[in-house]
Amino acid sequence: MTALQEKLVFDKSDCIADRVTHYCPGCQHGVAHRLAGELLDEMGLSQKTLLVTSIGCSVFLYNYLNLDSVEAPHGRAPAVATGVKRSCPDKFVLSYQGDGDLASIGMAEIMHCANRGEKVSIIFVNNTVYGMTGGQMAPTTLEGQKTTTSPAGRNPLKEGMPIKMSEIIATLGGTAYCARVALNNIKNIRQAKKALKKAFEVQVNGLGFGFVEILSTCPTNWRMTPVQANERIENEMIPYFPLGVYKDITAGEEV
Ligand SMILES: Cc1ncc(C[n+]2csc(CCOP(=O)(O)OP(=O)(O)O)c2C)c(N)n1
Ligand code: SF4
Repeated sequence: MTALQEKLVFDKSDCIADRVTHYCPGCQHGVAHRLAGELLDEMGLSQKTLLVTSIGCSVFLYNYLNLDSVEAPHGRAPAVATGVKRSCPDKFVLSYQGDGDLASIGMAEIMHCANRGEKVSIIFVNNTVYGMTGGQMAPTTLEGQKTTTSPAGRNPLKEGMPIKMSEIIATLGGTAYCARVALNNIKNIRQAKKALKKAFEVQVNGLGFGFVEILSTCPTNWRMTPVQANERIENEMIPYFPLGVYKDITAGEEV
């Protein structure tokens, strides 16, 4: 009798550390990490990547991706990424930020980094809430959404409307690529990987600033099950934050 032969059909890519993450069940930070790690390996970029991590639930990203990393203070990741890229122009520079980090404290940094056309790639995880610090209202919190600092729901008359970062970033002169994606189903996850690849390519090709906004779950602070959280992305987030490519200076060309 012949021995049973096992065929390996899936393995993690080298870039992803063999480590259990600290994320809550159903949190999609881990999915976003995996897409980024897989792409860096597939594109042959891992060995030349410098990762800039920010403050928030993803702060330990440097423990989950086997990459050289630098930690930036809250909101300052685009400024740190700028410094890293300018001093090491041959490196691939990737920054990863949440919505509280990027669209609140770091609003100035992201706007000027994009406007200057810094040749860096930014992953922006939008889960409509400050995750790590207990679910406070973020700039992206949806109208009527209850958070610990908006217990009656976000009121546009008091707090304004949720900020649409991709739409804003796309208007800035230095932006080469800008897209919004989601991780709520397989089709959208595949789309997310394609968008990340494009954003990485514009950096590799020296074309300018690349930005991908990822609509992502925070079941813990949304007080939802992982399944309900996925449904919320479909039913509440995507209608306000439409998916798509907001700017692509390579459109029509093969990169
Ligand atoms: C300069 C500074 N301000 C505030 C904080 C506190 N802080 C840490 S994480 C965080 C919220 C991060 O939320 P977000 O960027 O949305 O990321 P998430 O945790 O949702 O992934 C805040 C306010 C800090 N550490 N440093
Ligand atoms: S608090 Fe939210 S963003 Fe943070 S790990 Fe948990 S689910 Fe993820």
